[in-house]
Amino acid sequence: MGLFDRIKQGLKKTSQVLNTDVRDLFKSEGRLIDEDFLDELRAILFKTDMGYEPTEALVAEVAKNMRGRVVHLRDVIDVLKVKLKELMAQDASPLHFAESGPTVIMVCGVNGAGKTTSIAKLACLFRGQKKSVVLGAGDTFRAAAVEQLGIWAERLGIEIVKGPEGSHPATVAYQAVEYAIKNKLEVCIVDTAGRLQTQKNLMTELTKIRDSIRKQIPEAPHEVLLVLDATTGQNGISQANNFAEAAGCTGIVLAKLDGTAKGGVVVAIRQQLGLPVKYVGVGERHEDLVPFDPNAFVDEMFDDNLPGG
Ligand SMILES: Nc1nc2c(ncn2[C@@H]2O[C@H](COP(=O)(O)OP(=O)(O)OP(=O)(O)O)[C@@H](O)[C@H]2O)c(=O)[nH]1
Ligand SMILES: [Mg+2]
Repeated sequence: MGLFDRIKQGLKKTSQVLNTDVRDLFKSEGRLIDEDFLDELRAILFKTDMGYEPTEALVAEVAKNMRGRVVHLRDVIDVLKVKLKELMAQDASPLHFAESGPTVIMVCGVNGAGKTTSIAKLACLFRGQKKSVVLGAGDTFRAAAVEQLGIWAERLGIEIVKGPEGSHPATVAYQAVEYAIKNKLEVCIVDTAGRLQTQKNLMTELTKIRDSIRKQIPEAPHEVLLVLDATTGQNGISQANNFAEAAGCTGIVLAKLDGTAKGGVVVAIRQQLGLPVKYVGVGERHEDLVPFDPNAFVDEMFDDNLPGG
């Protein structure tokens, strides 16, 4: 499956809502853009969970360009697309790799967000780029978590560093980085246990994990990725600030986009957080991760097979 098909797959539920509902606003002869139309459009956009301000900005844009005119569906969609791309714009943000020595990527987020799966997906992506990878099983909270990462490592043929049972996550992170340095591996990805942004001691633990990585490579971790679960919609956003503060997050992986019609949450994330979205998860398999590109994302939100109107 190509990149665009995979984004399409991830956005299927969102684009279904958007397209069916927006199309229903129109008859084949077009429609007058009046207050009723704008109200109905507002309600549809809001359903994708993009949030109040982006919704208003989009409605205002349509009003500015088209109020009082009879227009076709395609014309409205074109206006929405341009504005959405503007709202979601971010600097191209590929991952930042170390100039020499291993690149360390730390992954954090709330329980069940999709961290471990996203790590397997990233590892798979790097392997495809012929980069050598080691995983650090830093979720020492549950034995099953270490096992889960171990299964992925075995399946993908990637090395893994596990600590003895009950070891501190900062120790495992340290050992994983040490292993990467000793064995001249290019990427070390450190898993962490899920935690709530309100659990102070666990948030401090993230800082400790990061500090123990820095003891070996002062500029590491080169990336700290916060995994957000797209199915929780805007609730995810409130988590981000605490994580960013404790772990120094550098970017977001939005997992489970395929499981929700709330794909508009990316707009809210881009509007409310200073962090770039680096990848989106579009399924449970190891190949279901795509680099985030706002333009491709917006194009796939709106189905291109819409009747011309
Ligand atoms: N559909 C779908 N499912 C996903 C995606 N990413 C993760 N999952 C599923 O979400 C569930 C939780 O994923 P994990 O990777 O274990 O989440 P985690 O954040 O590591 O969880 P904890 O370690 O328990 O905090 C699993 O059943 C995954 O298969 C995705 O992009 N799409
Ligand atoms: Mg996990």
